[in-house]
Amino acid sequence: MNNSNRLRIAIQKGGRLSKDCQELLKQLGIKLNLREQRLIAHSTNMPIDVLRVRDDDIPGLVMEGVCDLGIVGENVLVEVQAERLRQGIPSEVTKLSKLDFGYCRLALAWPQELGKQDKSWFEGKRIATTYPEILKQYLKREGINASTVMLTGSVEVAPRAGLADAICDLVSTGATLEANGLMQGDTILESNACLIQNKDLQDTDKLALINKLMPRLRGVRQAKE
Ligand code: PRT
Ligand code: ZN
Repeated sequence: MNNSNRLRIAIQKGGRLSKDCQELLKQLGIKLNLREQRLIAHSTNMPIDVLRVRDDDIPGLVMEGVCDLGIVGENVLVEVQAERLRQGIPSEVTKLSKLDFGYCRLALAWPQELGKQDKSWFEGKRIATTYPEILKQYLKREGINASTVMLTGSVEVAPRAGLADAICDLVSTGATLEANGLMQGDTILESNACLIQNKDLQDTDKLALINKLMPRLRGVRQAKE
């Protein structure tokens, strides 16, 4: 549990969500002294500390109550939740808000030269992905017998490298698939960044601070529409 009396928010340290997270905190009026290498940044005008970590660690930190809030892609949240559920460890969080950045979709793709394929093509195939839990749930739902292979990076080169027949990866513009000669198939999950809260948070001062920040967040989101 986060026993500090300062609200602790986990955000991605370096990556696709970092800039937008920092911008959002600024728009919420949270002034931060962000030094490049520091793990924790203290707010200078509110009782808030920002913890900067790898995105994969954010759901767990919030679920365990090490951080009170976190900003993470729904793709990572759903994957971590499914994995923890399977392991029988706490996996619930309170989802406070969807955010207006980090949009992407988790989609299947296969070598373009094979042309259009339907779901039955995946039968008996091997699919490389960074999201094995989400993929397995999809395969089960669709009644497809395919195996998965976990890769944390360079998923798009797996078919060419002979590591897999197909992939299941995040897509935003589609340029990566195209550059690797892959054809996009079904979308398994659509994802945005989201703001999550530890579900057991009871500290009244922290809850009051969150209640003060939420209307500001709604204001920021409406201003963008
Ligand atoms: O170091 P750390 O573990 O924190 O970062 P990371 O490398 O795991 O994640 P990062 O920074 O790449 O992405 C963070 C989050 O951004 C993801 O979990 C998604 O929620 C979101 N996001 C949005 C994306 C993309 N768009 C995206 N396009 N994450 C990854 N990609 C990659 C994708 O994997 C593929 O390699 O971009 C490539 C495809 O992009 P297009 O535009 O060519 O289609
Ligand atoms: Zn990551």
